[in-house]
Amino acid sequence: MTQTGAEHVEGTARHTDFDVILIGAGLTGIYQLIKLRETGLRVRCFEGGGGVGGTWYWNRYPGARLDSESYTYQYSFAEEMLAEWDWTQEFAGQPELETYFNRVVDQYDLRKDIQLNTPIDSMTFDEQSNNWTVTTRGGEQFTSHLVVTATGILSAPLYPDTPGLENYQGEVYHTATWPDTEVEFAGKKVIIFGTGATGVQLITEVAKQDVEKLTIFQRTANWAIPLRNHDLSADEMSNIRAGYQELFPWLRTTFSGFVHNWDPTPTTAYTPEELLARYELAWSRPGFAKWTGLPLDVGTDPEVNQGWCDFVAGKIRERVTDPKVADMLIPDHLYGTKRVPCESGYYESFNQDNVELISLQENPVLEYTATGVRTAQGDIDADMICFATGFYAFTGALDRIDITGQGGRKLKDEWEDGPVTFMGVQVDGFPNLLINGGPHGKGGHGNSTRCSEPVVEWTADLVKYIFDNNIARVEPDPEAQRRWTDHVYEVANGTLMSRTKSFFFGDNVPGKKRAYLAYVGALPAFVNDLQAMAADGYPDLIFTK
Ligand code: NA7
Repeated sequence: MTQTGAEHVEGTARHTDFDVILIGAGLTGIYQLIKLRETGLRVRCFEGGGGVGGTWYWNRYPGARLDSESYTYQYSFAEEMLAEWDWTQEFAGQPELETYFNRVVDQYDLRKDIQLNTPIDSMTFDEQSNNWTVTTRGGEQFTSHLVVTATGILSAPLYPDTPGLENYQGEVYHTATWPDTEVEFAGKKVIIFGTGATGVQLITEVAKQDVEKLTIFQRTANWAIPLRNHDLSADEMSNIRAGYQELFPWLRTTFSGFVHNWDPTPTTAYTPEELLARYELAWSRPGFAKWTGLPLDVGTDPEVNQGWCDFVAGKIRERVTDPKVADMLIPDHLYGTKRVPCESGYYESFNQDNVELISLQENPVLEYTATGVRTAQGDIDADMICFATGFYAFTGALDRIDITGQGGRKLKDEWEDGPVTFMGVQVDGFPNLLINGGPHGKGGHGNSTRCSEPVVEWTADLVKYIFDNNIARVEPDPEAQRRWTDHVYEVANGTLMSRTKSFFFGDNVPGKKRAYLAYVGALPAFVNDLQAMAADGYPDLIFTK
């Protein structure tokens, strides 16, 4: 079905199906739709999934849970929701988050503008009309003057490239496409690949499920820290709610939008005994108090970082009974140079007789067989293989769409050697395309909602400006784009992160050229720069009337 002939906005003389097409109904897309609708424009949101919530729709694997405090992750704009919604736990699980996002969608009556089960396969910019034609997987085509993408930074699942999976006869799951039905683990032989933030959560839950055998293939050990979750009582929740007036302004000032901000007091200010006490205090606290709440020089000075690594390694050794297994679980990269997973009993899983940890460095998997995997040291049978192997991060969701810009340029080709953007929101050669939640934006190094809300608001203001001023094309100044991309690398190269292989550099994808995919600068400065640009009339964007 092709929908045509919808009324166009007076004054624009553009006969498109919609003024704006929005792709994605995750946490960014939902708010983006609300803000776009406030402009009075004709907006349609296309969502590939069968429900809203993005990450919290797809990642429904056992143990899926926030590592940010629930109340810091919710929308700050949704006043009625803030007044009535009670979080049941300090760190909410997937079902609660999915319910939350559905509730927001209902509260704002968004469903009528969201078309579910509609992945977008391609989009092409027409240089004559300055409009986009968007084609869905089902073959429907729609035109719009602008496209806004909210496709998520971790939404294109990555599988190992080991051959033979088609031969395997057992159950296969990826955490990012986990089924909506109950998966039965009890009595089964289960293999899990991946020990990132997701694998750590999944392994902990599967180990509790009375499995016959759980085999974990680890490519790289990670520094996992105790989450320290707890149920929120009615009193706690009412105290939390009473603090919202101060909480959200405070979160706007922190480096990454987390409630835990880097401690400016350097470790050199402490005696060794005091420093140990400082580390123990951090360790006793929830979530990222043990990451972005640490003394700042843990994040910047390799020797200080190593001291913290030794402290955490000691904690792992205390919990894992077999010293050889403990050694395998202790990473050799500096702390925080990969995403730090939070855990709730992960290390104790490895003390169970039915749980085996295998290092892929020592014993690589050569192929899948009909009954399991063939490793360098022999075959292992399994009833089920679970992949917690991550994503084509930052660029993957946009790469899945065949995006053709000016002069037939393909976005995927432009980014072949690494993404090039202006502040993560626009790309030269792709006019009238606004990106929220792609590479080189602030998402990925912070509390996702806090990172996305200001960009949503900025994008909606820009969209309004474009229509109010009858602008035919908006595109970034190529010089501003070059300056931004240089800045992204400059900041990243100055961090310890650049020393470690991680998905932030695309290292998790075999054969992918190493390039920095996120933006590791401070959230408040990033937001200030965006807002200042808007206040100045967008000097870094080129408008064509
Ligand atoms: P991650 O953090 O990318 O973790 C994926 C894990 O899978 C990680 O341990 C990888 O090892 C491992 N991996 C990747 N490819 C393979 C292959 N081919 N074989 C074996 N193991 C592999 O993704 P997550 O889903 O855990 O977390 C993503 C985000 O979700 C996270 O930032 C949170 O915000 C929530 P590696 O370390 O690359 O060697």
